[in-house]
Amino acid sequence: MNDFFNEMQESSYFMEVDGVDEKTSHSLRKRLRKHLLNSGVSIDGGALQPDLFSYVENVYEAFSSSKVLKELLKDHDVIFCRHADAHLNKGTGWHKDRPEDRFFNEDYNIYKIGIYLQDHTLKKYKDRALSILSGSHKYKELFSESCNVKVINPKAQDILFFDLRATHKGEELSKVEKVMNKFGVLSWLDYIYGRGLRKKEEKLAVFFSVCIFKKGDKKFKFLKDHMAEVSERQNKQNKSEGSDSVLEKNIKGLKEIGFKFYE
Ligand SMILES: O=C(O)CCC(=O)C(=O)O
Ligand SMILES: [Fe+2]
Repeated sequence: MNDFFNEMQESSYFMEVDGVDEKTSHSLRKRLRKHLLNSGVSIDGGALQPDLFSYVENVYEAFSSSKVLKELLKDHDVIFCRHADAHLNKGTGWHKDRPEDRFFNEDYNIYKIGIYLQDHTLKKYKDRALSILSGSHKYKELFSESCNVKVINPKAQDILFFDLRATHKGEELSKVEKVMNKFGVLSWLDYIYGRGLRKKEEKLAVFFSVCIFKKGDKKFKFLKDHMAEVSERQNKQNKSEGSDSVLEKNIKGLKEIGFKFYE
């Protein structure tokens, strides 16, 4: 797994080509599209389902044929951080998922695993997936001169792993859309046309967070805070109460493929 960790350290991300089988990716896209058009929350010009595993079954199947995960699971603990979400045509500008100063040290080890469920090498989807500042997980500042922008155009079968501290963006809203978003016009368009459907070519993506450590290494320094914060955020987004909304039935599959869980 040296390649994985070396590349992660060098570039802030790692892409596994063809990590998802075609049939699973295709059927997940269909199921998620249906779900997101009807449920979840309207946000930033699109639709979002926070706490995804509580709402859509068997999402983990998309990750069950990943060779990189299988290899990692051999000698690492891969701990599900109880965060998963899916989105459709949601705009995102440059940000770090975890910008807090205290995370910028070698014990962080929390990564996001994502798949974009369409072929971003096609013209209509080109440059609409993820842009990342290579190496930016080493710097607290959002922008650093030593980091270059890398535009990633995955296929629907590719799995993207990135460090949560890296500076990244999805498809940024235009200036006009940002103003419309601020004044609630985008949500209103969602209401008229359907969620996220102001864009003809639908961009769907699914993400979840994991903490990865060498087996036996108990330096899960930030894991608990991280899990508490993400479930609070997911619950807020769900507008539901309580802090433990992740349903065991939908994460059971992750356990079966070797993921670990910590309370
Ligand atoms: O695809 C996108 O819109 C960006 C996703 C993102 O920022 C994230 O999942 O942390
Ligand atoms: Fe992000």
